[in-house]
Amino acid sequence: MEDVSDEDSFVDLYSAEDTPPTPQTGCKETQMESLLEDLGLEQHYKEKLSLSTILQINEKTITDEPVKRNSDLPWYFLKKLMMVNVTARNVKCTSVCDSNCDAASGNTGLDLDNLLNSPNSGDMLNPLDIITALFLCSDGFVQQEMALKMSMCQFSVPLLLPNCETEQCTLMLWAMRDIVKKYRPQSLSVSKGFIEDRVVLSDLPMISFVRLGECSLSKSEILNKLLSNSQQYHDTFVHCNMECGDSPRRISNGLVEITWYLPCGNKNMDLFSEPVAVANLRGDIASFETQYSFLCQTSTAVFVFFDNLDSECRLLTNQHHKAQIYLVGNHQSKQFSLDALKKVATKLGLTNSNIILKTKQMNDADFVSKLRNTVRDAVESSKKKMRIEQMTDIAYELGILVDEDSPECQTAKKNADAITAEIHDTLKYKEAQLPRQGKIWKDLTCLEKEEFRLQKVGSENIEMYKGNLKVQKTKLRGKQNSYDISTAMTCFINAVSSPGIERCYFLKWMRINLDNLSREKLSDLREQYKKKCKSSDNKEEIKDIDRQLSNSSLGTEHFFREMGQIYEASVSLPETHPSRQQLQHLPKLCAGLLLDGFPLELVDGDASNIPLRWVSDVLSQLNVLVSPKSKILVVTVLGVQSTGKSTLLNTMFGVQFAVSSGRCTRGAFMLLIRVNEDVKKVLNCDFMVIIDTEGLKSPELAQLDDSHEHDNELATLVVGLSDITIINIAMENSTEMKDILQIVVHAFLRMKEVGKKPKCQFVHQNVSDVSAHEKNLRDRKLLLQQLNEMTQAAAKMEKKEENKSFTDVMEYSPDTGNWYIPGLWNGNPPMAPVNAGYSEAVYELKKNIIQMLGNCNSSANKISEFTEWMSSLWNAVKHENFIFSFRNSLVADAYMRLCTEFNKWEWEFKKDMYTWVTNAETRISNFGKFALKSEKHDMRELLTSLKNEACTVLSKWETKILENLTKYFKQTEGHVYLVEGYKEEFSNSAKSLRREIQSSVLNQLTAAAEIKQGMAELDRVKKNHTKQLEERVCALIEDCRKKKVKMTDKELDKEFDEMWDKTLKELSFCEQKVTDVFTSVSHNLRANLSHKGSHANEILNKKDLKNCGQMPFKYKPTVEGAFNQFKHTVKKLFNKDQVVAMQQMADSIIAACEDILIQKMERKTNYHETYILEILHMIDERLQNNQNLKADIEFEVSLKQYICGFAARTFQKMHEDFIHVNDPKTCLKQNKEKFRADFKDVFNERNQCQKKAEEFTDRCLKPAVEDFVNRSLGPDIIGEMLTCHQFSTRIFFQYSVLQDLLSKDDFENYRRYICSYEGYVKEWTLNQIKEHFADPSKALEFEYRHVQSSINSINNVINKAKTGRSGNLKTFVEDICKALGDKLVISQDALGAFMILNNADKEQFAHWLTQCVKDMAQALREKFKKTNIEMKLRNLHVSPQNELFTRLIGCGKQCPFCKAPCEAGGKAHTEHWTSLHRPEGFGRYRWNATEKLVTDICSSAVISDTCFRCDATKDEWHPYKRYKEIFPDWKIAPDVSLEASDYWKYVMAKFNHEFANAYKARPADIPPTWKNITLKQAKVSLKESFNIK
Ligand SMILES: Nc1nc2c(ncn2[C@@H]2O[C@H](COP(=O)(O)OP(=O)(O)OP(=O)(O)O)[C@@H](O)[C@H]2O)c(=O)[nH]1
Ligand SMILES: [Mg+2]
Ligand SMILES: [Zn+2]
Ligand SMILES: [Zn+2]
Repeated sequence: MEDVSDEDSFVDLYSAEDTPPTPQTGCKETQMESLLEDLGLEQHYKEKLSLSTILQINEKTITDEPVKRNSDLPWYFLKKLMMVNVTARNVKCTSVCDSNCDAASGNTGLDLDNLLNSPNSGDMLNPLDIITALFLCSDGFVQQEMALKMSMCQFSVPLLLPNCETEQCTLMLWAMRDIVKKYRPQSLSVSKGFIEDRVVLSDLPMISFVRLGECSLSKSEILNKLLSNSQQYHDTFVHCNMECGDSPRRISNGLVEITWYLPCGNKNMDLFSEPVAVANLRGDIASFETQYSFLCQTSTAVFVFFDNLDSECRLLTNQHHKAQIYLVGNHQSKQFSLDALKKVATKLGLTNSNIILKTKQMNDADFVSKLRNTVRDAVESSKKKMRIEQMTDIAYELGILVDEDSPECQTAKKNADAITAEIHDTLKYKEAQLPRQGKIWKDLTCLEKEEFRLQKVGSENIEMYKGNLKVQKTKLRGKQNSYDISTAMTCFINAVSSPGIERCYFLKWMRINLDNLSREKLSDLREQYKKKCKSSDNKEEIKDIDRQLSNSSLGTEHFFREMGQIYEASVSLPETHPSRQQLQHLPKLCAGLLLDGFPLELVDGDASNIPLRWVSDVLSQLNVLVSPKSKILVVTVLGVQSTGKSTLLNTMFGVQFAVSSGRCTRGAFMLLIRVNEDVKKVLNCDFMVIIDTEGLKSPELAQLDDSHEHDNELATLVVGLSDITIINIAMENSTEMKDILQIVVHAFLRMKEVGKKPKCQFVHQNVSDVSAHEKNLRDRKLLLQQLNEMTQAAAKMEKKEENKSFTDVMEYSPDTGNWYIPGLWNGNPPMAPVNAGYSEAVYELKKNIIQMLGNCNSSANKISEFTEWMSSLWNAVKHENFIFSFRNSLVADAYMRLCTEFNKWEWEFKKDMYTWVTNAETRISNFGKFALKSEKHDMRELLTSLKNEACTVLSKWETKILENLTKYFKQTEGHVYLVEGYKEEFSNSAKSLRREIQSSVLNQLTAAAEIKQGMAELDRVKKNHTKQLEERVCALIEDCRKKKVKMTDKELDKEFDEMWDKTLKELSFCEQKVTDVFTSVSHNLRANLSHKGSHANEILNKKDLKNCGQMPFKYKPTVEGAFNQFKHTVKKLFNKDQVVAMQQMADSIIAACEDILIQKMERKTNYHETYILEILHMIDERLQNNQNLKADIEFEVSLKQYICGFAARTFQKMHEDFIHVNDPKTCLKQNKEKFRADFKDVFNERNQCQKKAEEFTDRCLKPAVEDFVNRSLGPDIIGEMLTCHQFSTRIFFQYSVLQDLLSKDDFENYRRYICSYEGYVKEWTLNQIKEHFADPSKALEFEYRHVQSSINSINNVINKAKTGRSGNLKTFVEDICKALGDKLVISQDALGAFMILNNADKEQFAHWLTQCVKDMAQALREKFKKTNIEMKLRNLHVSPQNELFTRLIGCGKQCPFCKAPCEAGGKAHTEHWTSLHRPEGFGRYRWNATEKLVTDICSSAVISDTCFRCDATKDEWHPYKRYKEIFPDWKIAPDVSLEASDYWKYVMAKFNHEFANAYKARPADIPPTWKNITLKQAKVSLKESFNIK
């Protein structure tokens, strides 16, 4: 053997096909090291590259940066190879010099020297080196993947991989395991059959090509020509005329590559009629004797290329090979020696036919053709065939390693073999070893769907029926649990639990073994299926084949499916059950696999169901394994079956979804791809989820197995889960396209309705023309037109007709939403490589998709959110009516957040308006008292200007809220897009809120102004009287002083009394006129009822208002039985309880009116017309909300009469009180003692300063400050309460009330909640306030703050006044009052009395005043400290409990069936809904025949086939399902989780008898399952219903 380690031997390696040897820089070890270093792979020589590393999405995935460094080369190659791009090997650095040096040197002229010297490929790396290096640095799975993709590109793949460092080579058996080829040998060309086989297992003849010494023929190029047919040349092997093919090879010498020639069964096209393996050794056999020996022993023939034969040629003669040797020489070469050839040939005993020479007369084509003939002969003459798997023995003999020999691989193989060896009959095997997924699981699926559809309920009691279904389900789960875990499953679970790499090997082995087992049967069936599908007559046959396909297919997914079922069944066991605990680790196991890149079956295509619990638990474990906030983006593909969907995804992401020629993907699978750090920010996600789906069927096919529904469900699910959906369309099949589009459009429409906006991209496959995009403009228009039509059709079916065109449903532009992808194969399979155009187009699509994902502002989902979507979508899909059944906690969450936010804005608005109105009222009250700064001339003017001002402020707020809303929806976080549909509603709510506040504000202003104006005369009189009195007193003082006698106190008293009586007699006191409030109220009532017709008028005339409202209101229907309106089903009758309900409504309206009255009374103002208008408006609103009760005109009129009666009486009294209190004479009299005191003081010339300061503080300032505090405290308390979560939204409020009820667990409370909802809730609210403010310091804090702010204002004003106008005390006080005029209302009477006879010194007064104010503050604080919260609440101007109540009662509507209150946010919502419906028995419904309370719940009734009738249906029977036709503004969502109404079920079961008693009915028949509901479950269900975490 020649010493190949000799350094000189490198020279020998030179040949024409190769390139000059590498300049010697060191020994071989460094050769490897330096190359790996150049490629940046040195670290991976030890730590092998894994699939998850090379598949992850990073910056390079989406950018097309030219390769600048050698270290980029491997990644560039891998990136292209993973996308099966045939140009992958054309890798080259665009070194700086290459492109730039000419320009840089400014050399643009002619320079031939430079041209000749242009940098050669010295620095370039040979592709073979890169490939070799990558194989050396990769783990078995990457190797397998590379080999597979290389073979798809029709590249040769390594058979023996050299390692120049260890000088050992490895047989790449494992690497090639995955390659499956399909071909048609001559023998099958007639029958059109084909052979599909794993190449390592096929017995094939192998022809090897080697080189001895130097050779001027390019062996590899010749081989390429040999294997290419005349029309199409393809570079199977790298050769020196390829880009960088001439670069010196540094580590790839000794590499043996293999490729296969496979016939297609067409004589004219096939170069060889039978399949042939072709091996090619790189380098000189003299240096790689081991490889050569291996080839000699495994090949049918070995072709030795040479120029110069050494006549000894021990190498050739020494072999004990079985292979035939062929010598191939170049006669034209200078080294060629015929003699030597002769000698060797003789020695080897070769004939002419074994020698091929390229002579002068021959051109390349002739030569190749000759060679090809020789090869053909060699193949035909020898019968020697060998599988690659068998070559291991030879490898061992020669000391060649085998890549499968690692212990992990071997153990895994053993485990896999142990399982698969048992499989003989697939169907039987599945029944015996995987029993849980068969019929039981399908039956369970049916039961689950029936639970949601209630199609067979008939006339049975719905809740009983549902209970039955539940029992049946439990039974089936029990049956699943009764099976032992089979041996196969035990082995499987054990093997899957093995550490890291071993389980990867195991799963791969399983896949390989199972594939091998079923391939034969399946590929045949698939072919038949495909054929039959094309001709649609033999439907039964298709169905049969489909069944057989399903029966005979067995893959790893079946084992995982079984695992899922084992787990799901175990979950139905009690938590402490040992089997359940033993199986708890399964989800984690699967999550680990998912993270390793293995697919997870989402939808079981056979049963058409998702094992929700299993999948959710796997995903939640996944969430635990990755960092908790990991986000994901989802890409899905949908399309007709066998249109290359899986192929597309595999090409795009380098993944391995099952692909083949028949129906192969069943259900839906998801897998994870990591996103590398460098693009995480750009994409805003950590993982990409890819979902591959089963092909959709055309309607004819779908008919056969009722799979239409299945397709619809699947499409809805995956579209709903994805951020981008790829719609795959094979161009040749436009009718099928139309059919699937229908399904897809449905799915998109549904998503729009539930608030999700997936993007979509249409991919048109098999469009080869470059100008496809231009040309297909017309097609795109047509497509859009079709999409529009389908949207309309789908919208009609989903009852969402407002969607008119496809673009209504989703953002779609025909120009950017369409992709044209040429056919997959370049030429005819099996010899065709993947079309470079295909790969490139897919790459463009991929870049675009990733870019779109990066651009979409909507936030990516977390894994937990993905799970939530999955279950909510799937649950809704199980219902007949998707849109109305959809309920999702994320949407609910987003809605809740929006409501909370909106409520905040609403409150800010209201609070600000409260303050504004209070100020305005103060200004009105103070009008005319003192010359205010910008004093208007008369009240009308002031009122107008205030009204204008109000409108400005209101508009400002309206705009602000609308802006807030817009801003809110611009956020990218928090999934706001999910509730974008509500934007309009909320902006309407904002507008209506403004209208509402506006009308109330303007009313208040008008009332205040008119009342004030009414008092103007009175004030003038009072002022005048005071003035006259003052004059008299002054005169009296003058008189007394003139007497010059010291008068005693008594005498002074006497004088004063005389003067007082006399003056009072002289003053004219015109009696204040008392108006008749009844007239005004009566007038307004008439006006209110004027459009209600003459009957209303008649009733009105029957009774005098004065006689109304004295006796408690009792509702008596005039015609008995007229109110049997709410008939339910034949057996259910709504009876006299109508009367009770009407009475309840009346009572609650009356209570609300009384509240208003009390509030008005406490303000102690005069009566104003707006008050009764307000009350009438309120009554109208309430009646409107309770329309379903059908209040007739008689009811309405008598109720209004009643209320107006007692309101008028109250107002009358209020009016009279007011007049009395403000009567001038009374007022004067009240001040008599003060006058007297002042009189004496002035007379005695006593200094009044301190006294006057006290008086001013006590009589003027203190009441004003107290009033200010009371006015301000209300909004404070409301604001504070709104920060409590139970008042943040209606949903929370309902939840809190119900939860509180549950914790009290007391019948009476429930009864009151249900029967007198308003009363109960008001009281509850009040209690919450009291409880919240139980700690007095909370309210005090607010009060102190307002006191302090008043004191500060007063002090400021005093200081300012001190420096103000001249020393007159009167002007001083006036200045003070004026300055405080915007904030404090100072009583006119008190001030007037204070002003007279005032001789205090201004400076001193000011001094004392400051002191007094200080004391006052202290006194007020003490006073507030002493009042408890109840008393405080009574004094407030704005009642917190009322305000909170109105906010929470919202629109005030109640479910037309069960009376649960509406919880929708805003006031102007278009659809009312409630989270939790109740059994109808609570609403007094009973079965007519038995008087038993009804247990049916509206949320179940609306999906059943039962009917109801009532007035609204004109007493006709109407199906519950179509309740929308009767109650269009109600949305009654079905009970999605089936446990949602456990709360009320629990209550009903518990208090059945009590309710029956209270309602005078008989107890309901409680379904047995209800009785098992525990308090805890009730609590949990409550949380779930209201989506509270
Ligand atoms: N001629 C041609 N064949 C293709 C093309 N794309 C895929 N194929 C082949 O079509 C067969 C089916 O491809 P798949 O990717 O399994 O198709 P699928 O749509 O996933 O099929 P199902 O999952 O069963 O619906 C495979 O053998 C592919 O190699 C193409 O563009 N042209
Ligand atoms: Mg598929
Ligand atoms: Zn209801
Ligand atoms: Zn509502």
